Amino acid sequence: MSNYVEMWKDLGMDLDTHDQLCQVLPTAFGDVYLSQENRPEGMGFWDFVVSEIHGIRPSELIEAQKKGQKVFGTFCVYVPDEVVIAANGIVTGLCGGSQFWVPGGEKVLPKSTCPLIKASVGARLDRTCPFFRIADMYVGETTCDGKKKAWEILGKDVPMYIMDVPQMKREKDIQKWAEEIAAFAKEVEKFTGNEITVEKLNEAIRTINEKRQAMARVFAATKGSNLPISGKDRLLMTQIAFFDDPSRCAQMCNKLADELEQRNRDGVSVFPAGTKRILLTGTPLAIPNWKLHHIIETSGAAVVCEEMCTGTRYFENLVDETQTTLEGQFRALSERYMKNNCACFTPNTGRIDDILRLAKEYQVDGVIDVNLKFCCLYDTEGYTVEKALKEAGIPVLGIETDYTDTDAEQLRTRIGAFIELLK
Ligand code: BJ8
Repeated sequence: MSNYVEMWKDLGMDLDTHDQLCQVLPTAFGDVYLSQENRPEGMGFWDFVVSEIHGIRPSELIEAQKKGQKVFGTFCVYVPDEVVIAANGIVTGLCGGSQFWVPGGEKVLPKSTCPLIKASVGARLDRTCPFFRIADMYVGETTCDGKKKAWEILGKDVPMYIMDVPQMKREKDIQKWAEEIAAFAKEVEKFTGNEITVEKLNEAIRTINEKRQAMARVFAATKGSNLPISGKDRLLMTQIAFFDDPSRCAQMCNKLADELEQRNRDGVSVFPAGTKRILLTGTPLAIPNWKLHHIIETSGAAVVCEEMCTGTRYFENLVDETQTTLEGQFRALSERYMKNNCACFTPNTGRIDDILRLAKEYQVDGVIDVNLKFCCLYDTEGYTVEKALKEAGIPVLGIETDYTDTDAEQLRTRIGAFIELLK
């Protein structure tokens, strides 16, 4: 990584501890990513971003702040980026995906909290991630109990706004979410000092729709029998999409999609013909959580799709661009975001429908249902997911894991046996 020490000092970071993270990340990335053969050239952009992960985008955000822009840190795909962008704000994802931050979270949270929450809290309180230092305001949501309590702790350290996500999907819930988005817009206007107009919100809706469409093109490239990109690479693209400028993200994803579509025409695959195709479903895989993809793809199978928030839930469904009033736009945003199928909803049958649809669209041989340890929501929903898949005749393996490597060998054995079974 280039020299960003002065910037990290100015951000009040704990440089000694942060150094330890900077030392392990390149090795982990080299082992998981650079060991792959015949990667698409377009991945060069994302490799570069990772090589400068705590430098290049943070310095862009700081420059933008100097020009008066505000940065909003988010933790969930229900928070509408469009509203922030319409007020000339910037959104950055803040979900922690590394075991490195977990002990910091465990200082204030029960050990039996999911690693994503512990890592997110630890990254802030231990001052070892620039993104957590830069964000002017955090936006939390009332999705799961662990997050709700974590916001109370983080809210003592940083300005925090909480969106109240409904727990059902009735008409009145969709309307409630539209009102919640309108209230968020008011808060964003106050915090940024910029008015959200119909024109600005329409422009932001178009920007994020373009990003969604570009990501969808990359995913669509693995629907056919040829596999021009690994699941690992596609996951990296998705993980970084949460941090990057949305227009640049769309541009780079479209460029990658062009290359992948050409590879499909030329029959260039990164896996041998007949490689077993896996759909992953479950809890999100925040950067740098590459553990499962690495195990699956070094055990003779390919991850062809993720029904996850770090997957299809992030980009499927566009926001209606035809609304001409703010009220109509908030309602359109609500309708799109409420199509996300998080296990915090009851019932959550839309997720089962999505899994079955995606299994067909991506021609999968089997599904792995992943649960982050201590995520009671997805763990419980695993019963329904696995039952539906078995009834549809699709092999399924349920696993639970965390951010440590202690279960890697055990997972490798179980996943290896599952892939053998598919053969
Ligand atoms: S929409 S999945 S991003 S809440 S894994 S923190 S649910 S205990 S991350 Fe999520 Fe939004 Fe839902 Fe997606 Fe809680 Fe479960 Fe942890 Fe989770």
